[in-house]
Amino acid sequence: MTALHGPDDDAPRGGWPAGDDPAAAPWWTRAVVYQIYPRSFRDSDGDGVGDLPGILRRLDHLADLGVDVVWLSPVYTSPQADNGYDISDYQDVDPLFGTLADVDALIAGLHERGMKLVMDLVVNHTSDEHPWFVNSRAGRASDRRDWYWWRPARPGMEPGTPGAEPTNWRSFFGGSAWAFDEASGEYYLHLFDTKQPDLNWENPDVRRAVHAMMRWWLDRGVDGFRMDVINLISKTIAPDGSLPDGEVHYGVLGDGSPYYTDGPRVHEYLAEMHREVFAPYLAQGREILTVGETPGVTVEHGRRYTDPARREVDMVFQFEHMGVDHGASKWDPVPMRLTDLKATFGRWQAGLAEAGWNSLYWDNHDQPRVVSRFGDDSPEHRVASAKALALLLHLHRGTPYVYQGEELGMTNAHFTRIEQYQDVESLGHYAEMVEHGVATPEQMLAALAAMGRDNARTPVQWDASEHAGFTSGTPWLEVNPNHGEVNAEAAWADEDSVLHFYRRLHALRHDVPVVALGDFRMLLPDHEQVYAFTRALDVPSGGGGERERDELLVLVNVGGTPQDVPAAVLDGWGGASVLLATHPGPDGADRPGVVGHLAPWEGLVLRRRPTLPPR
Ligand code: ISL
Repeated sequence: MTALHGPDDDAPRGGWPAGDDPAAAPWWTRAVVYQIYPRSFRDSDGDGVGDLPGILRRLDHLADLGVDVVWLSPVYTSPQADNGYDISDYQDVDPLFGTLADVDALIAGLHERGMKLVMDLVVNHTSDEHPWFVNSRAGRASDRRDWYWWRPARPGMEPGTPGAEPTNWRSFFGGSAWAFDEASGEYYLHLFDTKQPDLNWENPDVRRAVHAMMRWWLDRGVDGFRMDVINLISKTIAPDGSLPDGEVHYGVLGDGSPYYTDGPRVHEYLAEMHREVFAPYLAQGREILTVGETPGVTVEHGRRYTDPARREVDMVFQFEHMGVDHGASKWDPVPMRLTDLKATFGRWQAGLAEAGWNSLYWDNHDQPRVVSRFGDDSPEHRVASAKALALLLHLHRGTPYVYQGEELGMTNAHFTRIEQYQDVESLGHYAEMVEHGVATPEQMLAALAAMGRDNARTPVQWDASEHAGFTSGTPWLEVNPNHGEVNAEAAWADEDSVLHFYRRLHALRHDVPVVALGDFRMLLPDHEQVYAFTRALDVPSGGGGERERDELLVLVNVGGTPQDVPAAVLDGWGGASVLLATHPGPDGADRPGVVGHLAPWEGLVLRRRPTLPPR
């Protein structure tokens, strides 16, 4: 027997809108954000790497799609050890991508079309080639020594010898999180690559320098920031100044994440940033978006980061749903169980219902493509499963993020050789796992094919020509061979494409307040294949104080076999209309009678509006 409702039935409801008028909710509750990973978006000069002029030539693709905000992954000056997430000058553009004048042109081009630009803010760490770090490593007495995390070797150990690192923390990209500096005999912390030393946020001078840089960009006209790993900036320090060891799960290195995730001062730092940077601009009426990337964040901290009363950030990217197919680690993928996905989404929807706000995403530049991951990228089901997953996500309560190519139903790369990979994380883990005998090369290749970040980074497929219209040169990462079929030109020409379906989803969010703001209620928490929920919002109707309850029922078949919808779910929805569907009804039918049965990967949204009595 399948339960109709989940345990979150009694969860508090409310939050935005604060009053009765949906129009009073912040603009970003109605917005769709589109992420551009510039290296892979479009190349204008034939060097095989995407660039800013390439983006400028594709702005109409974004406008036609109904995008409100573009989040641009880093274009700053960088040695490119982590494709720009290692920044050596925050206030200039890498020649690989263009010039500051190109950013100005991008801001102008987006603003002309009614869109905004959000920049990536990478301030947990800099590049080791940033002048701040060059100065810091110059010696123990240098002015900026304390701008980074320098520590002596473990007591009693010879500096620079195996195991003498100050803590046993493993870096995100494999290997120790500490690098030894021979000249000074000390180590610096790098949670990511050795070329990405962590900034010391305990130092107020560091915070002031970051704030000044952010104001400089806001003065230039950008509309906000996506804040890279912002919940890792505060580390737990013992009274003697040392950092604690983490638990060892495999090999000799440990998991330091409890000592830097949502650390002791992080909320203080974000509130300070809001006060020092954003508040004056907001007071002048500037529309700004702030979103924190927060791996490992809990619902409790997610609510604290995004509760408007606390003035930290507007929303965060949580990672729980990205873990539903992880086994012992991300490199040990297991099939996703739909009930796990419902449990995690349900918990976040309930947890941020009253205060705070969710961001919603499947894809970004760090994740495999959702149609290959949770959908089915075979020719038979690629289009339908991409639409079904899009509908499922975009009808939750929160601000949706679309990653370049997701709107085309782009798939994983399906690489088979290690030489095809470029990503520092993939190459680092391959080396570490194979070296320690944790996995064979064949196992690691299978893991990379399923989970590697390069799956998201293959060039955007604009047309069916050689290199998919991405570049006239040699692409820095192989183009997916399926671009003959999967490409933007073909998709715009086909009303039934994944692309047009995303366009309709975006229009729905703009036009129908219950899509953006309605309360969320999960149904059928135990069903293994049908994902079902309702949304509801009281909206003003007419000028006489009357209100109407606008309600949606969302049904999605997350699988390749037909499904019957349990009758109890449809109770009361007899007179409803179909607002949006992945499949045309029989005879173009628009009747809920047809929804008792879902075709493979079919999804639909029903709407009913029983009028409420005036208050
Ligand atoms: O990619 C991941 C999934 O395994 C994460 O470990 C990822 O590194 C983490 O989410 C942080 O990501 C961000 O910061 C990194 C950068 O490499 C990523 O591209 C960025 O999104 C360091 O700046």
